[in-house]
Amino acid sequence: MINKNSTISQIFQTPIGNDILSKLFMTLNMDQGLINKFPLSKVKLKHLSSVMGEDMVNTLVQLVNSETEKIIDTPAITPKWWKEAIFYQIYPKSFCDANGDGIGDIQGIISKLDYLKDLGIDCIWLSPIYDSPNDDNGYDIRDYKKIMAEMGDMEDFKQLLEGCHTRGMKLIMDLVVNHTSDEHEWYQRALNGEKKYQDYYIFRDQPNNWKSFFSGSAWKYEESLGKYVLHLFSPKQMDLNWENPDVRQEVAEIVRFYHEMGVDGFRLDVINLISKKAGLPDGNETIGKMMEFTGIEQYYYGPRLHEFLRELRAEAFDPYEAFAVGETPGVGIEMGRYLTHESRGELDLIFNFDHLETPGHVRFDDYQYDLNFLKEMLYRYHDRLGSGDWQALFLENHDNPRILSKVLKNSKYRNVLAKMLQGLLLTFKGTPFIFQGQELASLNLPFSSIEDIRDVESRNKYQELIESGMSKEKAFQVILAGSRDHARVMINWDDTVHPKGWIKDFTLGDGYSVQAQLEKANSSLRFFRKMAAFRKVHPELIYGDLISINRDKKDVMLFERRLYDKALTIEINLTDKPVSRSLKGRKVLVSNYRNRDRNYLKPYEFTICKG
Ligand code: TEU
Ligand code: CA
Repeated sequence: MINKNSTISQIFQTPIGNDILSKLFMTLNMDQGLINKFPLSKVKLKHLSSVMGEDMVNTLVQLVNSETEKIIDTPAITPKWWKEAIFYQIYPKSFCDANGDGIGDIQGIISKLDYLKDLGIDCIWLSPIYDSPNDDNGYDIRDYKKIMAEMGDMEDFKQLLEGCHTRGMKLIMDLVVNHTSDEHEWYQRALNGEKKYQDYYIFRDQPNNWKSFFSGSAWKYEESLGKYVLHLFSPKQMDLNWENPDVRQEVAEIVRFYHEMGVDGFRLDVINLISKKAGLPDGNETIGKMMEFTGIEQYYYGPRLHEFLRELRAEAFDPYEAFAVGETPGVGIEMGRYLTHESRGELDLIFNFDHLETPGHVRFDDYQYDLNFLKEMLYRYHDRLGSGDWQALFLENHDNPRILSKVLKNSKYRNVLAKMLQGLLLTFKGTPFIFQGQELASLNLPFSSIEDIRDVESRNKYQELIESGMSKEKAFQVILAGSRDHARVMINWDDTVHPKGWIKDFTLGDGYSVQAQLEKANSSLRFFRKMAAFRKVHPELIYGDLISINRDKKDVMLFERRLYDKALTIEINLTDKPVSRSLKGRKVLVSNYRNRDRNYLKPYEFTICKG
């Protein structure tokens, strides 16, 4: 156990201490090597009280000491379908609109199941399709057992599920149970004075200093009750009180309802936020400024999180052998092991987001992403995993701008970079999650003003920036850099324009539509299809060991995947400049370049060689 007399380096040696200090140093863009060097290594925690405050030191001690159990690893990797599968995330509102009302729908998805099968997809992750007022595009659920009218009905959904299964694909849904919509029956009954349902939420006489992820205070005053109510997200997304066993039973029942229907599992939205520290203590203002959201240390890895997850898994997942991947913003590598190691009986995988922004940057910063950082983060994560762990590999989702636009200085490398990143996700060790449009080399879009922006997070942030005195032009530039709407425009199946869509139409006719790419031999789409097929016949890319080579050589990633006598070597140029090739004269099996230089890797070249 650590205490206030423990030194920084002693804390860094603990699993949770390593996560917290790594995250802190990354946020401050400081070299983590300093932690184990004098004088920092000898600094005692109590000496930091003057800097971080007594409360933060106590929180740090409590968080680090919260994990005393040592994870005992398993002798070998346990084969699982979700370790072999390629996942594809569908954002239903923008995927395919079958009835021409400008909003994506379930029949539209059904019409594209053959496309997904041909792509090599094994499992679809469906972002929320439940009844919702769409304050946060379905992440504010009004009725968990009703399908959003704009998307269809339960019969459509069952047809979709059947369509996946008959094609040998699985389907997981999105479970949003950290909060419900304020229009949910439970919340409405709470407002009508029903005590039972008031205990489903987190009402207090006075707010604390917690900030919402979507700007402003995390508390809304409900006149009718004379109380404040917690909402970590929008004021229409009311946090559920997971301390209440009735709430936990309601959630388990919802999960069983869909598992009974044959759904193969769930992605669990911000599931690490469900356990808030007792008494809801104020957040440390210093940490709040650093981590952007005051109060986050009081709930991002809460005291009963493991207990709640074990209970939900036992009651609603294990009886169906269903799959669970948790979305866990802020959770580090070691915390992720405590949440997913197969000895723990909690989640199967988590999404760790630490690789999505380079040190010192947040999503709304307009900067060029250095892929050397991605290399470092992938290897660091991989090195910390045992045979009872597994890693989710992703670069995009519906909450982030397009990765190509973060990396590219010059769009002439759009196609080769898209293929390189696909190749990396499909050859590194772990389960690849592809977001809709990523197979198409999608870029960010040229939204022209805040009127084009639909995302509640972006609109609230814009308002907050203006109120802080920033000019409208500068505030819009900030929003343009990080808006989640870049990932939420309609997929271009062909060059048909969508004039009355829910979001601005960007049918660019630039040869990057699905139809155009199906016809073009060297398209990003056709490369993805080839790579996915290649992965399926090379088990060394799934269960094989990953051995990094010349790891310290900058701008290049070189690793081997080996399973018994099968071996492949992958060589990647992480930059738009030629770099010397290590693997010369080896038989090339796959590459994103048809013509290669014998001595140099071309910009963003990705090559798989035999052995
Ligand atoms: O996202 C939570 C989350 O991590 C991001 O929203 C991020 O915290 C936010 O953009 C601030 O940086 C999940 C869903 O993926 C997201 O679409 C929802 O808006 C959110 O939860 C609330 O349900
Ligand atoms: Ca529609």
